[in-house]
Amino acid sequence: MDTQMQTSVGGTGARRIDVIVVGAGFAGLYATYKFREMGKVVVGVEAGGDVGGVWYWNRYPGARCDLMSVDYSYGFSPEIEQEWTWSEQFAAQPEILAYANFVADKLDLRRNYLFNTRVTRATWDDEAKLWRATTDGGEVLEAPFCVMATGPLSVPKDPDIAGIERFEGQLLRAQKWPHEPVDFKGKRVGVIGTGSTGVQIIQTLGSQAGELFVFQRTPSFTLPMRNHVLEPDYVAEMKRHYRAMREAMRNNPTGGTRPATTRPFFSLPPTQRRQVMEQAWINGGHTFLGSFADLLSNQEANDQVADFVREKIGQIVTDPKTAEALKPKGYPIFARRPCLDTEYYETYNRPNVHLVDVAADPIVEITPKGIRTEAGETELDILIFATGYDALTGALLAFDVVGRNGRTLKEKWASGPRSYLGIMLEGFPNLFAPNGPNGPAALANLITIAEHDVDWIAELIAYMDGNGLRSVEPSARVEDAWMDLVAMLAEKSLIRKANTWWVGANVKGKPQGLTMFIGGFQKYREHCAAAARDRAENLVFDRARESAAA
Ligand code: N01
Repeated sequence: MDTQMQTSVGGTGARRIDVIVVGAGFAGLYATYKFREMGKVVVGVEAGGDVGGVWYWNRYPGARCDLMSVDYSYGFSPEIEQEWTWSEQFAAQPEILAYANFVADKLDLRRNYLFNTRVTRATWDDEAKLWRATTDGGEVLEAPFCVMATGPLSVPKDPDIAGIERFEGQLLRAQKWPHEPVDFKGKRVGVIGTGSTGVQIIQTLGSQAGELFVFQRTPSFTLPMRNHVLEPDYVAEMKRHYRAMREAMRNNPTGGTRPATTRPFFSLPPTQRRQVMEQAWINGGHTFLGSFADLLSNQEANDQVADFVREKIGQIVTDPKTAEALKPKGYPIFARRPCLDTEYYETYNRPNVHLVDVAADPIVEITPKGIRTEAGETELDILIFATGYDALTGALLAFDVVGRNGRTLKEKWASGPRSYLGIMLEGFPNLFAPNGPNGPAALANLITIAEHDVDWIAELIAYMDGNGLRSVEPSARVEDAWMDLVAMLAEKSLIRKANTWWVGANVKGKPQGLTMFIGGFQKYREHCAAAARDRAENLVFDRARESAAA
């Protein structure tokens, strides 16, 4: 155990430290490192058995990040950049988890963490100006600052289908995949869910399972990933240019290196538009989004790109009925998170892969032997849920967070999440949420945002330390103004037109609406910089009692 941690036991049985960090994903690891470097005593609390966050849990077949490896990695340490070598353009889960472990080893971060431990309650003590966090291990941590690095996608959601507990075969959840290998050979395997997770599982298991049944309710638009091995020359060049790439990422709406464009779709004549789309299809990745600037604001432009992709699906999938069922309809392309695939549509040309269109033939129940739809029962040996998450707010609302005057976060967020910059909450002093639900969250590179948010928080804490300030929270006025801006931008976006986790539609009873800042990472950074400049106006500080009394 960390010596810093041992020396900080208080008289109440609580351990008195400086910063509680909840989560050992990429945001939590960086926060722990950053605050420790500032000389703070930090304790991290992580439910998993080790570091990695979502990449620790998501070990399902085919799990891979659809952001480029160079983008989806830390930029704060040139040493780590030089010592770590990515093997593929889009890294698979084992490599990303190995990277998280490499960083944790290199920076000796595990000594700060309590693993296999959950925070069950966190309460603000306004007298003592402390957060008091209780863990399921019975430990109480007290710290002036609490950083909720709980991740936007960390609370798995089972489908709302009757009979789950009756299934007698092997039930697997993508987001809590077993650490032991699963044998699919000769098995009848069912998958529910065709979002990013389901697509990766399906394209991988098509060649492994005896028979694969895909229970699809809403087809996703998926684009070719065109993944490839990174050649040594390319890696060497990348390593020489990391600084310039990080700078480009900071100035990019997605927080990645893919160049953005200001070109509207209809600024090109039809033949050129077609050429650009063909090229985007050939290049793969999220090239489409970087090809035209207005795909999420101009319905007509969006329709044309959607038609183009539907046409491609029709060309790839040989059975016309299956092809038709796989074509997404009724919502704009990119309004549901676009997936990147490797021969996903081709998988449906295999004789052992069967698409069950449960929009047309709804699931009635899960039975002991498999799944019963209105048309009949499909017997299964293995059933996989790739049914997503109670995203953005789920992890923060999974335990009691109690702010000033006993107000809980559940009360504050009863009508949906509210915060200032996605990072701070009125009524919850000294509580910070990097990658919070009102920042760019899942609409940009989560590692870039995490680093930015943690740096922003660290700068604020350093300012407080330097000025004898003990607590900080946004004023109600600036929080309202931020939420008005978020709502105003959301109003213009086609994202609202799809029922997805982005708008809370996948969880029954959850407040609906697009609460993420859709102005892009670069603009977000500018807002945060302005907020820091005008701290005195935007934030409410409580002067240390000693200095107030002096
Ligand atoms: O979850 P999802 P996910 N009957 O919510 C279906 C990130 N990620 O885990 O839309 C039948 O997108 C549901 O159908 P519908 C990424 O940000 C990234 O796939 O509700 N189906 C939907 O098809 C992503 O967006 C990577 O009609 C039911 C699916 O389950 C986010 O994680 C990889 C159902 C859920 O899709 C979440 O993706 C993986 C029911 N009762 C994840 N209930 C990469 O980087 C739910 N569904 C590549």
